[in-house]
Amino acid sequence: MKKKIIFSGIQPTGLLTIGNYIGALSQWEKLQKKYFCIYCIADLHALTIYQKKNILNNNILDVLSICLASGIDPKKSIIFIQSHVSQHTQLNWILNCFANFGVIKRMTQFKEKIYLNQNINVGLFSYPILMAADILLYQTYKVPVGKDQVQHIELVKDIARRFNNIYKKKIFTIPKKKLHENYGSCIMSLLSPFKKMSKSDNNKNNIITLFDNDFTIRKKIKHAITDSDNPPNIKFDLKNKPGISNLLIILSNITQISIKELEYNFQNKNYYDLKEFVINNLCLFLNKLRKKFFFYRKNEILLRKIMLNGAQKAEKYAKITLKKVYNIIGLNM
Ligand code: AQP
Repeated sequence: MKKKIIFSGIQPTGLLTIGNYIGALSQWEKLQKKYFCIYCIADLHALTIYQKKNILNNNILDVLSICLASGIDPKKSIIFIQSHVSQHTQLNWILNCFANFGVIKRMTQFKEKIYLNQNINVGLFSYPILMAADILLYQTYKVPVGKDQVQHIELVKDIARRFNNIYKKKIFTIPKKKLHENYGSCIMSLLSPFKKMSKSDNNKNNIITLFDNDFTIRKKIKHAITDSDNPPNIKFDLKNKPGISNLLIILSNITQISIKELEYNFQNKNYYDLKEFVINNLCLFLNKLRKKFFFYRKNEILLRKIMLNGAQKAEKYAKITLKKVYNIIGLNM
C-alpha cells in the first residue's frame, strides 16, 4: 500500500531550541517509519525578517545538519530547501488570489509578531499563504505542528476547500494537523512558562538552544521558574504548576521515561533533585546530538548533494500538483 504523505517545515532563523527539537525534529524522525515524509527548510519564510546573506547561508546548512543528526534519513524521506523548488512561489501567488483577506487578518501569530517587529512587511502578513502552498503542493495527509501553528493549518484547509469547491474537483488533499503525543507541542520559556519557547526570544535565559554548552545549560535550568509549593511537589499540572510541568515534559521527551514514571521517581524529592536530573540528561542528550551534527556540518559536499537530490525529488511531486492547478484554472493553453 502507498504510504500517506507527511509534510512539515522549519525556518533557518537561528539556533534551534529544545522546543524545535521536541516539537518538530524528534517527531519528524519517528514519522518516517509509517509515512512518506517530505521535510523542507523554509528559507523563504525566514525572509519575513531581514536576513544577512552569510548568516542565512550558514543557518540553512546548520538546520539541514541538525535535521540529519536528528535522524531524518534522505534515503527514506525527502529533505530539501524551499527556495530550490520554484513551484512553492508559483502556487503561492495563485493561492493569494483564493485566500480571504479578512481571515488572514485574524491570524494571531501575525498580530503577535507586529508588536515585536519593526519591519512589518507584507510577507509577514501573507506568510500563512506560502505555508498553504508548501503543504498543498504535496497532497499532504498530515502536518506535524506545534500548537502555535494550529490556526495556520485551519487556514490551509480553508483555502484548499475553497479552491476545490470553486472548481468542483478534488485538486488538493485537505490536510490534517498532527500534534505531539507526549505534550511536546508547546515547550515553554524557562523564565515565563506561560509563553512559548522561541529561538528568536531576546532573553536567551528563556531558551535552551541545541548548542548551549554544559555550563550554560546548568545556569539556565538552575534559574528556570518552578513554584513555591511547600513541601515541594513534583507533579504534572499544566495549569497550576507550569514550570515543573515544562521541565517534566522536556525530561520525558529526551529520556523516553513517561511523565507518570518521573512523577513516581521524584515523589518526596525536591526541586533541586529534579533540576539536577534535567541538567545531566540535557547535557548528555545535547552532547550526543551535537557530535552527529558536526559530522554532517563539516561535510559540505555531502550537504550540497543531499540538498540537490532532495530538491529534484520534491520538484517531481510539486510539478504534478501545479500542473493540475494550471489546467483547471485555464493557465495551460
Ligand atoms: N516551543 C516549542 N515547542 C514545541 N514545538 C515548537 N516549535 C517551535 N517552537 C516550539 C515547532 O518547531 C517547528 C519549526 O518552527 P519554525 O522555526 O519554523 O517556526 P516557529 O514555530 O516560529 O519557531 P520558533 O522557535 O518560535 O522560531 P522564531 O522565533 O524564529 O519564530 C514548528 O513545527 C513549530 O511548531
